[in-house]
Amino acid sequence: MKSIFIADAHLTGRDDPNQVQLVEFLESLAREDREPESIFILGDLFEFWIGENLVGLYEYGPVTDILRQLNQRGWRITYLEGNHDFFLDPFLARVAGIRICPHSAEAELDGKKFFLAHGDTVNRSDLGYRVLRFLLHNRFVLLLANNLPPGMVWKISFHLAGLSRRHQYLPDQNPLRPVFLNFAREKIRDGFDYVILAHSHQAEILALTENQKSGFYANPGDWMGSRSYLAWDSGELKLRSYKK
Ligand SMILES: [Mn+2]
Repeated sequence: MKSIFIADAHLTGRDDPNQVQLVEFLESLAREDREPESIFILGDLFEFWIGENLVGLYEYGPVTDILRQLNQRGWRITYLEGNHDFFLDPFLARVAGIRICPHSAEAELDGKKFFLAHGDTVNRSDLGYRVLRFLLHNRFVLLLANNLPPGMVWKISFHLAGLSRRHQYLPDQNPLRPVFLNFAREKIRDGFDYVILAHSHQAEILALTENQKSGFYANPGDWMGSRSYLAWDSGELKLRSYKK
């Protein structure tokens, strides 16, 4: 069983070179004469997408088209919502032929148990963020997003998304990392073999041992900067980077 894990492309639209490269990468998967696999998208593939946005459908058309083609060829695509893209079910699910998981997902690959999430809700002590998330993830916002003119929603949201742009940290100074590692240890204690989170934009695979049980914390990093992703093949997880 082969699988690909990818996240944080933060695509801004049709002309974004990140989208062009992502489509090339996905097309290369479709072209290769390989058996259908799974793709797990761990959120923030889009700089903004909430609900049923027709501008988004146009701007992100190239990537939703290739996802739908892969799905039609038997690939299974699972989307874990991020903090820039949510309320994606049922619109994006239908358009791109993908399964949407608003919070987290569990998967079993070659007998190994995987826990997957974008990671933005892992830091329980960040009260400010939890309040912001509560304010954004409600039905009233969805109602506005689906009923205001799509161009207006698009402009306002890009402004807001720009405000929440992530800081760039040196690899050993990212404040999310210790929080993610603690969370991964908890999940390994609960019986998971692999805990895959994104959101920090910091790619890595790290072996952890917890109560004599070993497992891995892994993060695909960001497509936006490094074109990195994780690949599961023959029972092994590897960090890769797409080069044309
Ligand atoms: Mn994020």
